[in-house]
Amino acid sequence: MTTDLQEKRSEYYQQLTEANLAPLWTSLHTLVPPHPRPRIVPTIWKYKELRPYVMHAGELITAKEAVRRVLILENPGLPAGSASITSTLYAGLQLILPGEIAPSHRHTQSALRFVMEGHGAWTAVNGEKTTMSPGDFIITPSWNWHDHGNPSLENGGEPVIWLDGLDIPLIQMLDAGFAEDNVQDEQELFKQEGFSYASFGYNMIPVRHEVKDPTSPIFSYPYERSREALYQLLRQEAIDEWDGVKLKYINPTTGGSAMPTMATFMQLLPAGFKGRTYRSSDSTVYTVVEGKGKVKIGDSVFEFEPKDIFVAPSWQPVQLEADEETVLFSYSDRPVLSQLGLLREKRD
Ligand code: GTQ
Repeated sequence: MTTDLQEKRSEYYQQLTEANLAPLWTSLHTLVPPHPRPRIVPTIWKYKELRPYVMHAGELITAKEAVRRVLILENPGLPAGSASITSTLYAGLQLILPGEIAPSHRHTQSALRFVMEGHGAWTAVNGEKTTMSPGDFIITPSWNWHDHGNPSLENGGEPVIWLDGLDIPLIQMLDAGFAEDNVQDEQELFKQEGFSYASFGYNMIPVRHEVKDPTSPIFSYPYERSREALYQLLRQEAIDEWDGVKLKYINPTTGGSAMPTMATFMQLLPAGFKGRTYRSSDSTVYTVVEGKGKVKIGDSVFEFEPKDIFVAPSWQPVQLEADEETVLFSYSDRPVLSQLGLLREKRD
């Protein structure tokens, strides 16, 4: 190309920028890539390293002042401050100390809690409390009031830490975020603990129940039951060569994922498992519930142990290995991709 033409083009591009225009031809292949090219990168956060930061927050700010005392896991592939672990998903570690309450509010973002450590804390949703134990998966559906609390030290309270998974970046991209603070710190309770589970948790639903909400009415899925299911299946069934034994949490009223924007899974890998390689167009956040092993994501290899958190970007090859019997919890943006006809998977 002549320098003359080069200069004319660059002058022209400058004029375009000033007119709020841009040429497609300089970015076509980035905008319409042959396959996903995520900006996020495979990353692991070692719980051993995270925990001291989380506990330190407990000395510097109360849950009440913070409203939510959370450290956000930020993907290093995105600019600092992006508050995103993937392009669509958020992850944070929330700490509630004995005697504290994280005040009631509601927002359009859907949230999941996966309990990492500590017993006895509770989350209240839609007039009902649920007590949280390690390994439990708990939902706070879009636009439902929710508050969290922890019994006082005298009542046996201990620090409780859980993983928050939210669709914050997705809702931000859609400019669909609304939020409100409640007038009281603790919402009014009008159901006994266990009501939702009794209504929807036993493969039965109230006879005239009308499905009006895409989110599961079971807002707590206890670890005991998920673990038991995986244990039974591992001993009775040929395991999947890619996933081990992997189950998806469902909304029993629709059969779909428990939340409309995020799917959640629990899987069991037997000791010595060497999984085959898969890739998928959903981006997935994993946390280790039990066991030890190794995961290969793209060009990265991470050793994992309990409570570590790692992230697999869209379309990067993933391969799981377990040294000991291993349980993984994971969440992804799969239902969104699936609804839009964009879910692709490849199992090598
Ligand atoms: O517990 O409601 O990690 O609103 C981020 C935003 C937790 C919560 C987060 C939230 C919450």
